[in-house]
Amino acid sequence: MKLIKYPLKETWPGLLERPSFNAVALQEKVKAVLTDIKQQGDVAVQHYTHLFDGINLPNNIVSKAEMETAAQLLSPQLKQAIQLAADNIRLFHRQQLSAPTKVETMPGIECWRKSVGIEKVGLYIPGGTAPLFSTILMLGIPAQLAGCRDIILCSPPDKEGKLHPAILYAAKLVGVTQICKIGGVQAIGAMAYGTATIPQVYKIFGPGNQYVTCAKQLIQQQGIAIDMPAGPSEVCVLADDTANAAFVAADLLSQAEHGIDSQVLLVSVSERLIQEVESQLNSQLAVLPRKQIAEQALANSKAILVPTIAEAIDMVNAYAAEHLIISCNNAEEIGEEIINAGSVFLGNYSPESVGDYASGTNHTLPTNGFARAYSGVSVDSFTKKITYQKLSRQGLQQIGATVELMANAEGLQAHANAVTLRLQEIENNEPGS
Ligand code: HSO
Ligand code: ZN
Repeated sequence: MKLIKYPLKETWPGLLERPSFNAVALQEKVKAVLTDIKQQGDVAVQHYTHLFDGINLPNNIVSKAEMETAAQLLSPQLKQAIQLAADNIRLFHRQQLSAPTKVETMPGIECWRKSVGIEKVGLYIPGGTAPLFSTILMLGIPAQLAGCRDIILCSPPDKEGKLHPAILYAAKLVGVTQICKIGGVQAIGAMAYGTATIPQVYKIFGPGNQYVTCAKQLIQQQGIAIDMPAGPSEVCVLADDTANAAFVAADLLSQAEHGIDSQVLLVSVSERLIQEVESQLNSQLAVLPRKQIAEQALANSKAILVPTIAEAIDMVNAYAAEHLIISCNNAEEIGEEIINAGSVFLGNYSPESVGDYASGTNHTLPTNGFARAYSGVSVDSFTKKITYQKLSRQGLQQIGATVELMANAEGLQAHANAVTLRLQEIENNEPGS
């Protein structure tokens, strides 16, 4: 990690900037694949699976038999762990459901808002170096709670045309309705446009590499919703003198091992702590199986020494991390001051890993500074809110003149008439008229 001491405020934007990549060349490649999928459906999907995943798969839908064998391939301990995580995630997300409340804005005018699950959603789960079956829990459980009818999951097949059994097991547990062995841009295209075998969905969720992210952005321009703009995963640790250097280093490495483009940032008021973390990083890194990945991620990462906790808080708010760990004496108090972050972990015993897997909060979070304006995935992400209203005759009489006046002022006579005609009818039928 690069050490930066007491940087001036003017230099912060540059210091906290995420690396960018050339999106233009990427876009052209992705567009070409998407167009093929749109025009040729399953044939193109099969072609690209062969090209990119190195396997010829005429049938990419996971069968019932494959689902059943998956459960047998997992150890009872892992199944129990997945179940415990799922229970906590369900418990936490269930609280996000709310019944509609009717509001009487004026006598005889009732308005309310109802959440309705998005009928068809698509979940993308990357394959590659780590099968992120935990992401299925994080997306599938809120989808199920929201009442989504069709939950389609796509994930790239391995060289034998299979998905990891834990992916299949987790998918079954959360009620995924169809699992497809398709990866990358072709998966996003298949779910966005639909093919003869893959249903079209209205919203696509899930992480992915630059190609997948680019494909999600392109299909969003074509009217399919996506969860959020995603970038490489990141963690920021804010630590004071009371932090445990070994814990801090372990947290930084847990994020760095995700990918060579992962972002980790340490902000501290203690130079001694930064030095200790540095030496812990070296010793812990040496024995990690994903050492090479984590090493490269760390090479692009920074440790920043600041003079006061107040300045440290300003800095982490400016950075707007996907995950923020506060390893400080008064972590909870500092936590109150956080205005930009995806998910916050308070104190020395709240590692990000626990939130990544099992405490109950969602791990699909805004990266790349989007935490300034976006929230992580929740039950809300899988719903639309429909508003309703019902007026009685008395209600319309109360509000009618206001609407007539406003409509006429906007020069929209037909709007006014929709009220006037009804008011006249009410008057004509009033007893005694
Ligand atoms: N840290 C990742 C989530 C994850 N970690 C999945 C392990 N498995 C992005 O929040
Ligand atoms: Zn993680």
